Amino acid sequence: MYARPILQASMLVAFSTLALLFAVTGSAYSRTTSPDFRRLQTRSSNATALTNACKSLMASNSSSTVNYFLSPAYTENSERYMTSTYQTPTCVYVPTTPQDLSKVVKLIGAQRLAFAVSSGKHASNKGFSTTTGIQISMKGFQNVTLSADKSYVDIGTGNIWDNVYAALEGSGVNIVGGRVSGVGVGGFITGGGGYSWKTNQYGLTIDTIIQADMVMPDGTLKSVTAQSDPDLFWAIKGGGNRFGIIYNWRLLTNPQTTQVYGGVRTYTFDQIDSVVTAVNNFSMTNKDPKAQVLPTFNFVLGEPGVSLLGFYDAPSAPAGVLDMFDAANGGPKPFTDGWKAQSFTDFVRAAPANATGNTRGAFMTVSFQNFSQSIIEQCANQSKVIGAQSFFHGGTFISYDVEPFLPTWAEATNKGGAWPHDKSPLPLNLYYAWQGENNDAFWNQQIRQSAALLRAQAVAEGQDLDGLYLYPNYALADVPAEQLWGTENAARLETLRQRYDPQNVMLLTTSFSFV
Ligand SMILES: Cc1cc2nc3c(=O)[nH]c(=O)nc-3n(C[C@H](O)[C@H](O)[C@H](O)COP(=O)(O)OP(=O)(O)OC[C@H]3O[C@@H](n4cnc5c(N)ncnc54)[C@H](O)[C@@H]3O)c2cc1C
Ligand SMILES: *[C@@H]1O[C@H](CO)[C@@H](O)[C@H](O)[C@H]1NC(C)=O
Ligand SMILES: *[C@@H]1O[C@H](CO)[C@@H](O)[C@H](O)[C@H]1NC(C)=O
Ligand SMILES: *[C@@H]1O[C@H](CO)[C@@H](O)[C@H](O)[C@H]1NC(C)=O
Ligand SMILES: *[C@@H]1O[C@H](CO)[C@@H](O)[C@H](O)[C@H]1NC(C)=O
Ligand SMILES: *[C@@H]1O[C@H](CO)[C@@H](O)[C@H](O)[C@H]1NC(C)=O
Ligand SMILES: *[C@@H]1O[C@H](CO)[C@@H](O)[C@H](O)[C@H]1NC(C)=O
Ligand SMILES: CC(=O)N[C@H]1CO[C@H](CO)[C@@H](O)[C@@H]1O
Repeated sequence: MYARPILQASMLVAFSTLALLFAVTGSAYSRTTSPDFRRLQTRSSNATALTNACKSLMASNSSSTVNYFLSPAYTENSERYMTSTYQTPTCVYVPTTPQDLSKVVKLIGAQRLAFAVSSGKHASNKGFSTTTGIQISMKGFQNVTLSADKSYVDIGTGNIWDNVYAALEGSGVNIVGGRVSGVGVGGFITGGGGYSWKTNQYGLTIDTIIQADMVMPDGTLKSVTAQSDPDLFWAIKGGGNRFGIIYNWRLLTNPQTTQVYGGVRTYTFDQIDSVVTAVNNFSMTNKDPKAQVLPTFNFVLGEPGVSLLGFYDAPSAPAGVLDMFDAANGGPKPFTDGWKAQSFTDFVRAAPANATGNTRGAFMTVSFQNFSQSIIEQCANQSKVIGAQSFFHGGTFISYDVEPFLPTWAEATNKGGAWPHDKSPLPLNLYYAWQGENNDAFWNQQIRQSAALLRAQAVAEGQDLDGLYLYPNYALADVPAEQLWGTENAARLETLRQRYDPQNVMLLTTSFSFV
């Protein structure tokens, strides 16, 4: 739809503004070697040991499988949304029972083998769900089982959210899950908490968890609840993949109408200012928790534009709520308009999320108090100015996802957990995509600088960002723990990690460091 791959004169003008942007340093996020990466060097990447371990996982009496290079299951489970995270595993193990999952965890621990766990494979950091060692794919855990009274659902962590919505379609209930197609249940919850179309009403996904069934780092099976293991329950709510491997999440349901209202609208560059104004209007005036928009200011195929996901949690939005986006009412004029009443599953699958994957990429983030007009403008500006460099650095998609939840969404919904969200952080997701490994350093540097610039601007405008932590699922790998969880929670996470994993088995895979 943005089919005009021509470098425009207006973009060249943007280059001159670039020097100004570089003047803003504020590289609060830079740290070249984090402690976890040093500790990780003790894991074995001995090819013979890994190959032998893979062979030993084969069991004739089990439906769990060991898959090697070029087999379809190996290929499918090695592919990644962001190809820059790709690594070549020695084998891909797909356990189908908790016992087999336990078996592989014990083996890895005993032999100190490099490994990774994957669910939906959407992690943005290399090594978080990829390895040259043993790749454990959770694809064998795809249950979606609604309780008889419909109050909760058991969800296997090998599912993508699409499957969960499809399974619940027509049941009259739904859960707080991912917003677009393809995202995995496993990492979405484990890696931060889960921003959803339902967040204004029910919080993050971690606010709806009532139980986790998991394999502990020593291989024992455990069902964890707030009553059974309060510390562990707290830690797995947004504390990352350091406490074991979860194979089932039990989530509380919420009522769901048969159809919801929303979809995707796209806008060409001439409408950007008008979209900014409408988004700001929504961000400052919306009081209805059922309404949500997710504008993405992007630069693709040589041109800036916007794609706007809109949502109302009923078949139609009441008058007034989304009027600022109504072209007939003076709002921005869409190039394509897919807003309509449709099933929740169709709505989620309508977002063109897959179209921007399958290339190298990076995420970075800022957590705001509010999306003010000037911050939204700056996001649009940054997508243009930085996007204008795409031509020279293999850039394919330079984007800024503005997420204007209600500014106090967490007040009634926050149920605690390792990722602090009591102050209602409103995340911005910077997503850059490009081609060519030789361009990695360039774009990683740009995304860091752009996040720092936006953060500095918000602080300069008087936003109080203390206590608003960065959403781990959107953060670069070397963001320090105190910026992800706060000093106090990071220290508690490290203490609990040592208690629940004294042999450091989960340090044989890569993730953020708590120290
Ligand atoms: C297109 C796109 C859309 C997104 N939309 C949203 C959104 O709407 N809201 C939001 O909050 N985030 C969103 N995200 C961010 C998303 O939450 C993260 O990318 C998340 O890590 C994806 O989980 P996954 O299972 O697909 O990833 P994976 O790469 O499979 O795993 C990610 C991490 O989780 C760990 N992990 C996975 N499964 C388990 C398990 N069973 N037990 C323990 N650890 C496990 C892995 O070790 C890894 O560290 C989006 C990302 C993309 C690329
Ligand atoms: C690699 O592992 C094999 C099998 O466990 C072992 O015999 C060999 O000594 C190891 N090599 C190194 C360099 O550690
Ligand atoms: C499968 O084999 C393993 C190892 O021999 C054994 O421990 C397990 O009980 C067997 N499982 C079944 C279902 O027979
Ligand atoms: C999946 O569901 C089936 C049927 O309800 C059940 O027997 C099985 O234990 C479940 N598996 C897991 C891993 O929860
Ligand atoms: C997006 O890709 C995933 C595989 O990663 C697939 O399961 C899903 O169906 C795709 N979504 C759409 C809308 O095509
Ligand atoms: C927000 O949009 C509504 C609906 O279009 C409009 O009536 C109102 O004046 C706008 N408010 C601001 C502050 O622009
Ligand atoms: C965005 O860019 C335009 C044009 O260069 C400029 O007028 C405006 O001040 C910029 N806005 C912000 C928030 O920097
Ligand atoms: C205009 C507006 O929405 N302001 C909000 C900005 O964020 C703070 C902190 O969450 C709120 O108190 C304001 O109401």
